[in-house]
Amino acid sequence: MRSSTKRAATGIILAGGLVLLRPGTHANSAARHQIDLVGRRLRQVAGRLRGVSYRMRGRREMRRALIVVDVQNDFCPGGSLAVENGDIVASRISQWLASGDEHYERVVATMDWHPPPGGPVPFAHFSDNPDYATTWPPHCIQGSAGADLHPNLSLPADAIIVRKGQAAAAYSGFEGHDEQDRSLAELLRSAGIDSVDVVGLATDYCVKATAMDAKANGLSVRVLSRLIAGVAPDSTERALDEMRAAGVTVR
Ligand code: VGL
Repeated sequence: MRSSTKRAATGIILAGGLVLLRPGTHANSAARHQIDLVGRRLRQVAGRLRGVSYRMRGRREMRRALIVVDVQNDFCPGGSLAVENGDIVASRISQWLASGDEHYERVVATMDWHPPPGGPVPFAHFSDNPDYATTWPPHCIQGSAGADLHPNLSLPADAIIVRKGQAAAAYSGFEGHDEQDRSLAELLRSAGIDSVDVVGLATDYCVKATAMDAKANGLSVRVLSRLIAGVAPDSTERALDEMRAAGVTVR
């Protein structure tokens, strides 16, 4: 039906063109009016066709979520474990969401949420002499300003917050839970999500771990390269290779 409508539309366009172009034809105002009507009708048909194709695609298309990983003050310039350009990534994520270029059924923001050092829970993730690969300076202490989402990050009002790392280091968002204690896997599953875009900080640690776990959970996974930043160049390159090898699309 769509192709016959298209053929009809093409025919009308050609006929309209001939009327306009026929040598010696003086298009009087009545004819011009007719052409305007045909133009308007054509635009309506085109709009309806776009709607039909959008709905048909909608049925086939993936249900996608955006996972924004750890875009927190401590991982941005000025924070205790600053990732270069973390603040710029935060702004870009906000712009990407505002652009509406991709439709997300859910937006999830993960947050590192660690106990204070020296507290009752021994926390091997922190060190006074961190090696910046397995141990780190204290960061994202529960309730501290460093743990807040970066002010450049604007999320939709219905974004879901997933916190992780309360008892031990948790690089992957899939180790976290939302306010209702649902795991990330659970809440994505219950929303019928089959595909995720992963963005945020840091490429070589929490973004990688989250993307790999998303893949392991059977989701189709893209990492959006303009919307991530890493701790160090070497480990970032390695992380991107590992993700690609696991079937993650780095776009
Ligand atoms: C992260 C290092 C330590 C991250 C978290 O969010 O990538 N990196 N803790």
